[in-house]
Amino acid sequence: YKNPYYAPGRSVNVHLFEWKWNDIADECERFLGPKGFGGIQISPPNENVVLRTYNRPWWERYQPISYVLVTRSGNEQQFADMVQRCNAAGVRIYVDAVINHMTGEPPENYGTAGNSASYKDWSYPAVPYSAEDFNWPQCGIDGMDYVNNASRVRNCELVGLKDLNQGHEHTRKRIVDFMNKLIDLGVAGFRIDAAKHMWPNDLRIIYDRLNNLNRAHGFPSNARPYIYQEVIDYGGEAISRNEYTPIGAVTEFLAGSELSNAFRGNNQLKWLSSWGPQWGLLSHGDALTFIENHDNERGHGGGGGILTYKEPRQYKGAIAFLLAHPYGEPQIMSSFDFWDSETGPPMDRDENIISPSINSDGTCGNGWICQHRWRQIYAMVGFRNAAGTTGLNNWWDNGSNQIAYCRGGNAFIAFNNDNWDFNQNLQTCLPAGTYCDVISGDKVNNSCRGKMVRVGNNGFAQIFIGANENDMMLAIHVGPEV
Ligand code: ARE
Ligand code: CA
Repeated sequence: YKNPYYAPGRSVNVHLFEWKWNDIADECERFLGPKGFGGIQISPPNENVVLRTYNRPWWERYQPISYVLVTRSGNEQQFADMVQRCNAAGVRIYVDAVINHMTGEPPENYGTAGNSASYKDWSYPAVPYSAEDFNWPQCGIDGMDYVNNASRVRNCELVGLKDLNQGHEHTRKRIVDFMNKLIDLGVAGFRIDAAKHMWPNDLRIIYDRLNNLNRAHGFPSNARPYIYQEVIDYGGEAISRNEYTPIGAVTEFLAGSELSNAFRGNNQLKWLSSWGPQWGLLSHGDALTFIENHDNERGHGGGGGILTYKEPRQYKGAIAFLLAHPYGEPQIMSSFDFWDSETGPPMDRDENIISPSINSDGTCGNGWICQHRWRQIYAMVGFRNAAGTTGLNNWWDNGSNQIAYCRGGNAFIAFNNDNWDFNQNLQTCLPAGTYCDVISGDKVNNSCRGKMVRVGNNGFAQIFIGANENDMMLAIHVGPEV
């Protein structure tokens, strides 16, 4: 369950938060495929409660009404078409699976596919679930439970959401059928929402009953779905992420908090020479790494102190480090703009999600941030693909916040987070030649719009990153600058 089954030569998962299926299919063909992206995490595809009273917040999608594949992102046919087209473009789809619970206290009790539910009766007829499918007696999780009561965290309600009992065979069957339907449609795996709130043994049974990935979509035989479980673990709680690594990969929240801290200037970059498990992070093969996710980007999920698109210079630095470093399976966020932490995606008067528009410079409009279309970010996907499975070598630092390293003989990156210029003659590990820095400018018609770096016969090059430049990094690699 720990292999994302990316197509060869690809890497990096992008969370296209609240995107519509048709737009994702287009994006696979026109951008993500050509730029070498590995996969996409999509928003939950199954019917969710409609929360008109709250003006359609993004979080209504974390309140299932049924497993019918109809949401504001699209219907089942559009979903199937997206998976087909993205797989054909070499880009995998990972589903955000909300299987811990159903809805919370309603102002409303109907869903995006038109089905209704009765919260007070524990009744979700379109699944169907009834009272016996839920944990009983009803209880709520409070702050202290996280510290000292693992069974309450798993058997009580997370923020009042009706808590399913995955130990109950009927419940398990409904969940397995839902996930298998998605696998058969060609998805490559799942983010398991709120995994901390389910028993690892129950999850293991569910995972073991999942189908192999669909060979008609290009997966090898006997390929198991990639599973990354959302377990927020900064230490000091009754439940540890280590309870989940035996059954699948786990979200490594420490990666984002530590890199945010370092790139904010609160920890010197030189210490990153030992980045990875030595920092207390999960082992390489267990970790889904990221700077921010959709929760802590907006102060949900115990967020705070995480770099986001709102602080672009440090944010791009942190992402470049995450993508340039061999540790972990990285994911990036692609957001819509927001001021209020509850606001949902851009929508029209009929509450339909408005598609991102694509500007002439390749960036997005209509309220979409599209970090994956920022040159400094997609260029680092190309860098990671060029680096491949090489390790990290030739680390250099100046004793504070100027660092540089190679990835085998394929790629070289340098960062300057000091407030003076970076100006050094360094080993780049690259074959002699002239390279175009992928951070400062695209290569257009064979001419480099960014900085040029001349690597001599001994592999050395003069590396310059001014303290006042737009970006704090410089990156060069062999192979095409996609
Ligand atoms: C909404 C309202 C609530 C209301 C509820 C039910 O905001 O006020 O009570 O509906 O009516 C998202 C939103 C929630 C939203 C929910 C349902 O963030 O605000 O509730 O959708 O619509 C814990 C969990 C972790 C979880 C975070 C948010 O452990 O799994 O809380 N993250 C996932 C998703 C979220 C989603 C859900 C789960 C629910 O990523 O987007 O919620 O599907 C410490 C602990 C953490 C804990 C954290 C916050 O750090 O270590 O485990 O995270 O505190 O409590
Ligand atoms: Ca639970």
